Amino acid sequence: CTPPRIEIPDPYNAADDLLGRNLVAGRGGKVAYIDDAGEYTYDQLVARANRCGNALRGTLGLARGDRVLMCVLDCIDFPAMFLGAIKAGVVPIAVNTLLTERDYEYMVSDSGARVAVVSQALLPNFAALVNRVPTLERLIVAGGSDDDGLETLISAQSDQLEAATTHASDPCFWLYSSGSTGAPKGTVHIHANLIHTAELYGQEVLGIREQDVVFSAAKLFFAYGLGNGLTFPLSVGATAILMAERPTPDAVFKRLREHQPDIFYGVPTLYAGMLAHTGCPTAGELKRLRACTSAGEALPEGVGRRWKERLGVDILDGIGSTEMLHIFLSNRAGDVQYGTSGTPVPGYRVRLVDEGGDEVTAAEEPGELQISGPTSAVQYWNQPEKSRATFLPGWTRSGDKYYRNRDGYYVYSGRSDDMLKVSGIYVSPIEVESALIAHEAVLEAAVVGIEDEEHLIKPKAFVVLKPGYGPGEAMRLELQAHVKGMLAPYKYPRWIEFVEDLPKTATGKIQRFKLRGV
Ligand code: 3SK
Repeated sequence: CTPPRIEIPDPYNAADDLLGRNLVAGRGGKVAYIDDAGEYTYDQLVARANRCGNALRGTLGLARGDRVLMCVLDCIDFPAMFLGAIKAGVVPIAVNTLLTERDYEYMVSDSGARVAVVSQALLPNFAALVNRVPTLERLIVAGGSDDDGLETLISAQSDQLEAATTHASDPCFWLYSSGSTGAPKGTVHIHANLIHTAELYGQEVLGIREQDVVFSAAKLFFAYGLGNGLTFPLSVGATAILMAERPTPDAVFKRLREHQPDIFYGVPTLYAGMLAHTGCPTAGELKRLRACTSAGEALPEGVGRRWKERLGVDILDGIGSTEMLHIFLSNRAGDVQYGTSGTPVPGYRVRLVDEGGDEVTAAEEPGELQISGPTSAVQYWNQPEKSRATFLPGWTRSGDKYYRNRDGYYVYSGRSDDMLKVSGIYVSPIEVESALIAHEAVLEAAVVGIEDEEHLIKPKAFVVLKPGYGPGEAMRLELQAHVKGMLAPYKYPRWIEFVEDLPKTATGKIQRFKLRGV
């Protein structure tokens, strides 16, 4: 196992560290966050986090190690609640804000969270859960004007909070990670992991520093966004911009022009969309921009080159995972090879392993990417078998296939399972197929990832209709609407091809690889 490069004291509380270091450094009056409603200094952030921690431990009666589920849009309440919980010894679970009521019901039940903090706009997906999930005691609405909402609750609390005496290896927070089959997995991270990602990737690779203004289009609930917009800026006392709305090119351009960030963090689909948009800024308009990053899915080479031409700044493409918390393979400023995920981030080691379990050492030979580093999650909650399969002694399996090219850069070459990464978020083809089959007209369905015109993967469905139903545009639109109604909207098949039958093995398993080649 790779020894950690950073000494962590004992006891250690991650939130107390990230908040307290800024006060000790005399940055209390400096702006920590700018959200859609205003600016918050480090003093104000610490006071708000302390009030949240006091509300959880006091008024809401949560004990050390209890969970609070957060479905919160990017605004000051996210870092305040996330850090306040951790400081109080409560374990926050930040969940994707784009999911359905069914997904949230599973996560609330699985985690046993006693309290859920939910942004007002997302409330319809949670309102029924308090009566349906016996362990969920309270729903707290963030960003609303209700008398029993978060604002009222925390305004009655003290702004002083003594940090819980936790240790570097204690559970700190969870994120849910999806797999191709079965339910999402509560991925348990420990207190030491946040600061390690900040020092290894945020500071050593990105060079983030106190005077930086940073803007992440990737949201805080996503491990990538959590590092970008919370851990990294707080680790050095920088200023982070938060945006609640969906990261459309227009919304992102507005923040870039208004706040002139030094660092911008995006995902490939967004970079491609921004470049295709007539409103895309030029280098002259974003004079402070020093670094751009990309993760979530492989950045097509052409997108990186066109961005560099237009903005004069490289995109540092990298790959991370929810399990490793942030990026462990990355390109570097001044050393970018587009079309690759770069080389290991200092502090991490990677290896490629073939199907027989042997390490692949030759260049150009593919294998499953496994990672060793100090930021790995320690387990999936309540899933011992899946935990054992992923968290090997000293190494964490990624499920991604890679090869190392002759220059030593790692090149993505697909998944070992059938999972798709769509705009940086995992989509299980099996889940989309089940939604299609739930439609009365569908006999069978198979879903695979197909590249769009920008070389970005999107779901495509092959559908066999039942006798009496005809293919055509109306049926395609109806099936797409049906899937959007059942699943998180980003999961719907962008293309549907009607076929007579699906390629299968002798045992009846769908041969998706044959469809990818169609
Ligand atoms: O998907 C990625 O590349 C990623 C990067 C950083 C953190 C988390 C993830 C999933």
